Amino acid sequence: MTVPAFHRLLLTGAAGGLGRVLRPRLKAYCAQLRLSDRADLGTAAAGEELCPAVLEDKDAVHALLQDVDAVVHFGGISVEAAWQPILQANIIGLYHLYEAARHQRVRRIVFASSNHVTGFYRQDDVITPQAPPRPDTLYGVSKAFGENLSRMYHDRYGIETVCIRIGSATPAPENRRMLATWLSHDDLERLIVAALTAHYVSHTVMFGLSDNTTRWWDNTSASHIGYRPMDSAEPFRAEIEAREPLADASDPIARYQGGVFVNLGPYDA
Ligand code: 15L
Repeated sequence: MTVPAFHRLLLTGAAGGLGRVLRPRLKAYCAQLRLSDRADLGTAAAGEELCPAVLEDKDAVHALLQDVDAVVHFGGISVEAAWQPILQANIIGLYHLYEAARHQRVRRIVFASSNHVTGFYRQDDVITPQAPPRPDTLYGVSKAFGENLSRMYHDRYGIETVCIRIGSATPAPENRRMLATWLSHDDLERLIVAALTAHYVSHTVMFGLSDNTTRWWDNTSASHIGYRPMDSAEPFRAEIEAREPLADASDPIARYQGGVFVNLGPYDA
């Protein structure tokens, strides 16, 4: 039997869409998988610890990070929403998470950022993680905040973070945009494990995509993470292009990398 790489990992947002994908997969890499969410987590399987918490609750977040080797942070709001919930979960909640990491001496966090940090780049641009943020939503702004907050905690306190600007992590690509943005679930697991186990991380921002032929994002600067995608949206291209008419290029949804997000909201409060 191989020895797991970690004693205890914390997965936040474990009841969310991608949290549920990662929950059974991350178990193989740790003796104990601590799971947290504000929503129901079901029953604990062997080797799981259920710790429901809201990120706005500072004391609860500090307790969550006790005795964990690393955090995979998928908690918070993962789509465009009104300002108040984004403020509470993605800004204040994330601050609590990093303060807790500092106090509990957690060395590494894998932060689920989003491609919506740069959603207002055009679909004919190819950008690197170093391109200035051009968020398409308040949600994208909150993820840009998270990238900056984690950088500050690296520079001041040495906490390592890999910020992954996740593309579209669905079972299969669903539309033309996803021919560029798709991240398969198996590649998501490869990417998270690479981010958790890479020898050198420092503070890294990278995009989360599979080995797609259509490329908007150049991850060369993050090659030290050692992520090797094995899947590609290409086998789905013919079926998607036959089904979905080519959009008018002047439509913002077809012009910008953020797709429909560039038209979402505003939501009250
Ligand atoms: C995201 O950040 C969202 O969490 C997800 O629901 C998708 O919409 C994805 O981006 C995307 O851009 O496809």
